[in-house]
Amino acid sequence: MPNYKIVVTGTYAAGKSQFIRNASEIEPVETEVPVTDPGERAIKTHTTVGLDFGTLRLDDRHKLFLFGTPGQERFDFLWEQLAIGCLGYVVLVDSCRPADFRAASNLIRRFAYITPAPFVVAANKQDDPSALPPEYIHRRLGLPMSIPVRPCVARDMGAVHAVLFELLERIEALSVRDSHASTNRAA
Ligand SMILES: Nc1nc2c(ncn2[C@@H]2O[C@H](COP(=O)(O)OP(=O)(O)OP(=O)(O)O)[C@@H](O)[C@H]2O)c(=O)[nH]1
Ligand SMILES: [Mg+2]
Repeated sequence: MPNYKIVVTGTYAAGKSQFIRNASEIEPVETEVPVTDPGERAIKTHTTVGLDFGTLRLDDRHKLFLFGTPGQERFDFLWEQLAIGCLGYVVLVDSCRPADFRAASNLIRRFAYITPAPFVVAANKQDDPSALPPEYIHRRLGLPMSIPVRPCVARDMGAVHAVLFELLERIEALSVRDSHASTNRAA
């Protein structure tokens, strides 16, 4: 399969657009408009209302197609559309905003209903002095040990690529496991 569709999701202002900007080899497609809600505007001035899109070539035959979701909850109906056919997804959590951890936890639960695809959770903004450690965020999100929380700095291309490669390894590992299971069933 030459192209892999990967979704980058997460709560409002977690760094999804920044992540795709740094991962992508092409100029990303963005759909940012000025924020109107005063509370959200205190965090930043522009928000994604449609999607982010970028690509990353892995080798001569394989390319990642990266789709970022909008963060505001009023656009959550788009999550299902963007997740169609995805091979895996990244959930970004803002490590500096513990008030958003409950929303992040709800988002993780909702995404698990939307798609059975594997995912990784990334604790973003680890370069910020107020960032909480990934282990603490893991506990606060109530995640099982099988779903680790990786440190991430979406402003750093190397860190972004590391998160994506971890997701690809997870996709690969689960597809090998599933193919073994179906071989065993057939035997
Ligand atoms: N310190 C730090 N700031 C970051 C990082 N990633 C993103 N930001 C900042 O966090 C803010 C939100 O980033 P965006 O990429 O717009 O977040 P988003 O998740 O796309 O936001 P919505 O689409 O509105 O939900 C911006 O001010 C970014 O500059 C990071 O790794 N470190
Ligand atoms: Mg965005």
